[in-house]
Parts: sequence; C-alpha cells; structure tokens
Amino acid sequence: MKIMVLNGPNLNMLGTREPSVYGAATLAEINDGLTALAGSLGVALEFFQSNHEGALLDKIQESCGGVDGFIINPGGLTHTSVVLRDALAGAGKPFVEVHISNVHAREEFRRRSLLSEIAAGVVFGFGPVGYQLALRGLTEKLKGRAV
Ligand code: DHK
Repeated sequence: MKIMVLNGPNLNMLGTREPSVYGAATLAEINDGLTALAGSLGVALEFFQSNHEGALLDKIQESCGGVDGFIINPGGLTHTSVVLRDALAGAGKPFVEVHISNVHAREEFRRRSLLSEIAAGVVFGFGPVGYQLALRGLTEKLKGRAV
C-alpha cells in the first residue's frame, strides 16, 4: 500500500512559522514521524511539498495511478482552490485533509474548505500529530476496516 503525503503553500516554513498556531515541529520532523509510523503499519509513503498550486496538481495527476490514497494539507489553497479539488476528484483515490490548527477557531474564511465534501476524512486542531491520525485513518479505510 502506498500513500502520497502532500503539503501546500507555506508548510515548508513549519518550525519557524507562527509557532503558537502551527507548533515547533519542522516539516522534515513531521515526515520522519510519519515514516516511522508507516513502517509499523506496512505502508510506503512519498512526500511532496510545493508553494505552487500547479505543481501540486501535476504531482496529483502524475502519481494517482501509482498510489492508493493521499494525505494533504493544502494550506491556504483549502479555502480557495477549485482546481485542487478537481485534481483530487479526478485522481479517484481517497484522501484525508489535514490542518494543524483548529481552522474553525480562527478567522471566518478558514472555516470554508472546498475539499472536505469529497474527502474520505478531515483532521484538524491536533497540531502536527494530525498527520499521524490521518495516516492511521486512511490506512484503516484502505484496508476496509473503516466505513
Ligand atoms: C495551514 C495553512 O497554511 C492555512 O492557510 C490554513 C492550515 C490552515 C493548517 O492549520 O495546517 O488556513
């Protein structure tokens, strides 16, 4: 089983970016933790981060034939990107949407996601551990052990 972990704009700055909102862990540390968990779950991961919407679309289109699902923190594209939603819908593979912060406890515009409606699940508000929760949840779904 293979899962692609995607991070969108500004998530390369984790560790120094607004630590009171996003925590102190860097993206590399988060990905290392995911790799360790994936090993124990018997799942292979691939990682990709970009600040560019089109690069994320290209990665989804290129990889969808070779992966079983996606974990994605789309950053601010969550709230704006029709094309990202269309790419994920077109990929035809389940995905989990992750937000480090509790997007419902912040500005009004962060409460709207264009992706949640078509996501297999959404995790938000648990800090960096949300990525691990997403991996556990998506793995259960892919193994047919979750509704
Ligand atoms: C990350 C971002 O970059 C924001 O634009 C989103 C999300 C929230 C997060 O909590 O991980 O609004």
